[in-house]
Amino acid sequence: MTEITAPKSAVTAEQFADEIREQLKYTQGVTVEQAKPADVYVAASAAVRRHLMDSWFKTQSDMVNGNTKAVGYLSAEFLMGKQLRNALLNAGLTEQFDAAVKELGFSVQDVVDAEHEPGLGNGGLGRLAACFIDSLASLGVPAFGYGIQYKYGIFEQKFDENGKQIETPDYWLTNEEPWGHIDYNRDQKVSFGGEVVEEDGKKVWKPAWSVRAVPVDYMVPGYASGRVNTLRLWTAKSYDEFDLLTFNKSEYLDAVKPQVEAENISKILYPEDSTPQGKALRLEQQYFFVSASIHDAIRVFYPGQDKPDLTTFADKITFQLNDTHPVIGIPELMRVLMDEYGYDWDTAWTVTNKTFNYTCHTLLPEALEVWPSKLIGELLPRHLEIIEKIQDQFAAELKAKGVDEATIKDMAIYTGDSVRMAYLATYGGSHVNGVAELHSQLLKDVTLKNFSDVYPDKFTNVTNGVTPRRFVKLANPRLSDLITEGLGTDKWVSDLELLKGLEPLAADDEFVKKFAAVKQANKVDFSNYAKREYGFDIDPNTMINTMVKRLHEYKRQALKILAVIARYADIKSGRIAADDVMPRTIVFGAKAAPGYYLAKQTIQLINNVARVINNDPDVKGKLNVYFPWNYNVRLAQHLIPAADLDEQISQAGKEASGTGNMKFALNGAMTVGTLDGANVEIRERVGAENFFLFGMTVDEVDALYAEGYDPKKYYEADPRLKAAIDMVADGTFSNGDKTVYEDLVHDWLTKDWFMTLADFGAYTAIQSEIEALYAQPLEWNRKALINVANSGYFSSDRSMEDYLERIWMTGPLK
Ligand code: CRA
Repeated sequence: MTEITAPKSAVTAEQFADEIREQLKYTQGVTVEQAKPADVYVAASAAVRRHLMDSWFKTQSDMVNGNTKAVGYLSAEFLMGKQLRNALLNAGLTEQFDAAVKELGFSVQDVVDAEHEPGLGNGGLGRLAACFIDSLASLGVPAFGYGIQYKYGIFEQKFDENGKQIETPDYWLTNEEPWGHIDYNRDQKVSFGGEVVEEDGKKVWKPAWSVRAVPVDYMVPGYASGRVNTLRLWTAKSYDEFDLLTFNKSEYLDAVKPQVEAENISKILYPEDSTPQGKALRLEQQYFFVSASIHDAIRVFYPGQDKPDLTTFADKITFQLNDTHPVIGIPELMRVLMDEYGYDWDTAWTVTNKTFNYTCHTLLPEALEVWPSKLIGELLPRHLEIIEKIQDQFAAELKAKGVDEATIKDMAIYTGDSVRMAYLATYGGSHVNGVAELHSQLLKDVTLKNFSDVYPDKFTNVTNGVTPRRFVKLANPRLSDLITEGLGTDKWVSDLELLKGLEPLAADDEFVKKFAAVKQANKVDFSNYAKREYGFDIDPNTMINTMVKRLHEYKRQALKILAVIARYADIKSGRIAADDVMPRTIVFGAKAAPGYYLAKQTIQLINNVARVINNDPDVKGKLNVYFPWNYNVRLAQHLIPAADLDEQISQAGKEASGTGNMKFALNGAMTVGTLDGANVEIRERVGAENFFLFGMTVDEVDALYAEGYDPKKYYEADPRLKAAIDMVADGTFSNGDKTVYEDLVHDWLTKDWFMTLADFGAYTAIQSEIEALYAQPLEWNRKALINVANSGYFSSDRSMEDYLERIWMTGPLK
């Protein structure tokens, strides 16, 4: 007997169809006959939302009336993915929806496809935030996600006829968006600029301008918890919509200027990943959502109180700073407590310090935000004063602890010229965590070493995780059914460590064959999807080898593409007979930051390698390269279940954690990877014999930097590497034009900061091991299944439990 615990609503398909009809008629004003799939999508979404409403109310009132501290996850990004399927799952309405839509005469796929995914994040950091709020709701922990409802999310990527990346705006709100509820009655005022004056011995900030922050609320339904939390995304509006006087003088554009300026704040997500852009607008965005959120929390937790006792604030809510983007919240809470509520400095500091915690997501020094003091002074003069005072207090504290002058200077939060947000966060909050064991260790040993020496107890680790609801249950229904069959229960969806129970089944050839059949069926599905969406002809009988992530030098897409070129050259030159080649289809997915030149060159190169190889009859069926454009959560959900082999090949010591690595392992792909980020822990858990490890370690990388790294040496020493780079240089992939990849090649041969060339030998060497195993399908699948069985640890439910226990000190609602 299989135990089924998934939520299931008592509503019948017929009833649900009636609810959809009613929405169509009374809210949207269209008949079923007139309706398009997009109308049905909106109606069905509204109908599911209604089913979640009571749980949402109850969760909010229990949160405010209860004695369980809430979590406020402050994040500039929430990369949610599509909502409908996830909401249906949690409301227990999946089957009813499928049947109702058919009954209404529509195709389920058309209706689901009508949803445009909100791309309110760049990559891992934003998707992590989305996984975390899903897990908090599923664990029944009261929580708010606080962020910005950008009008334009991450750009839509296209490729031009030369294979270059083109960025077009992603206006995701063109059609009706049924999930976000805009609440004009719970707005907040956020002010900027002006000056600080003294009145009656008190500092008073006289801002120059203000914007209206209006919340847009999204339900965050938990799985099988009966809880629905809130994602509150702020949108910026102007207080002076329109200047009639100016308008009457026919200066139409000037008349709407204040409106345009205010709305600019939530206009666009910065298309950056790991590199900050020193733009005033970005700081305005950060302050905008953080200030609104802090005031919102006071409103929520001290309802109707003019003189709330904010000394208890940290018992009501704990704010997690998702990287440095929301760190301006520290001086903001200080200001609110002192200037708006009259607390003294020390009381304000105690509360602030207890309220905030900081997660660092990077090891790249350029990704730790540093703001020019001048800019902060212009936009937020009072905050700059507070930061200066924090610095004085900090320096005195360090001195009292016996830290020497030079180190105190090194550790400065405020240097006079600039403000280092990571340092402010580390000092201003209670805890600091990295996102994987190795990363947290490197934070302590290198990036924040001085801080960890002085405040060792602040530092901890929480390894990232991913939600099994979206990335297994929804994305991979076949594997989900097989897991449930194997375990005899579907409880693993909310308790992923149960996957361990699959391990004995890896010895059962029949089960392994079923597992292999699931993968094969998923590959066929993906091939059909790729045909439909991109026009690609992917052969599902080849190994599907994926590399999907932001395009960054440290992630080393260049290593992969050079190895592909080398393999191509092997076949072309006859070094390997085509018949001896194990057929592979390589699938890339990656967006490059618009201003990141080498990353964009790499995209162009991949596209052109794909063009040449896919059109060469000599390698036909043996080697294929595809680069579906605009990689996003939707594409991830289709691709990940179909992958045989996934690449996690960053230079050791650069990828803080990675979360794609977890999704692929959970879906039964094998990984080829370096000892970096969470790869280390994945390999530990799944077993070294079930992971293709290669490449330099962090220590070896450091030693090579120290000794003086010369990429040219590796180029000269390895004829296959040399041949591959020469092909890029000689125009093989640019119709004979030698100038196209000049800069990329020059960088490889003279700089190669992330040591692609040094790891090339090890990377290509491990390919024969990979292919030998793949030639034995039963053994390959056995290992892939062992990966699944041991990846339960990488559930974001577990990450949340770690945060709750080590940092937040709270738990589920009672
Ligand atoms: N780019 C890291 O690089 C990590 C995610 C989530 C990143 C990834 O290794 O998995 O965060 N860092 O923790 C980041 O955005 C600002 O730093 C990422 O997504």
